[in-house]
Amino acid sequence: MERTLAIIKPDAVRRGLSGDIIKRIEASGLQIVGLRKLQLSRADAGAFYEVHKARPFFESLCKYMTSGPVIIAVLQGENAIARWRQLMGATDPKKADAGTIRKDFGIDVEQNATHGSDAPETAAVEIGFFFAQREILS
Ligand code: DAT
Ligand code: MG
Repeated sequence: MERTLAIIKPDAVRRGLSGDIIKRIEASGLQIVGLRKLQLSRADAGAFYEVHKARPFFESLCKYMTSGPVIIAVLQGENAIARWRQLMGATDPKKADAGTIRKDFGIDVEQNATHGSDAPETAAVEIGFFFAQREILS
């Protein structure tokens, strides 16, 4: 069993796509073991994307990620990290496979509808960033 952090980003929440995205998660067999809706502060966004601090798109990314509410979920299942990334598709919706969330719902490489952790270590840090242990189903 593995856990990953999923975020339905502001562009997708704003366009009323949360239900469609959650439907795809449930249909895939991944379990939602934690769920919350909030609006990130600038400090939240900066800390969450710390690894991208030196990239030219960092400021724009932080501004976008704080532009409206997000829905944050902890997903659990066998190979949850890879399965969720596969459901999402490539970072750039233009390059994402047909039938993926980013292909179907992403606007551009920044407003790409969803986030997913990329490795067990980052998943653990990202889950801990948003959820206390008692907020996750065991
Ligand atoms: P992913 O979200 O697929 O893990 P990432 O970790 O490389 O991709 O980047 C994190 C986010 O930063 C990504 O979802 C959107 C934004 N981003 C990445 N590359 C970008 C670029 N070239 N221009 C603008 N935003 C970018
Ligand atoms: Mg990433």
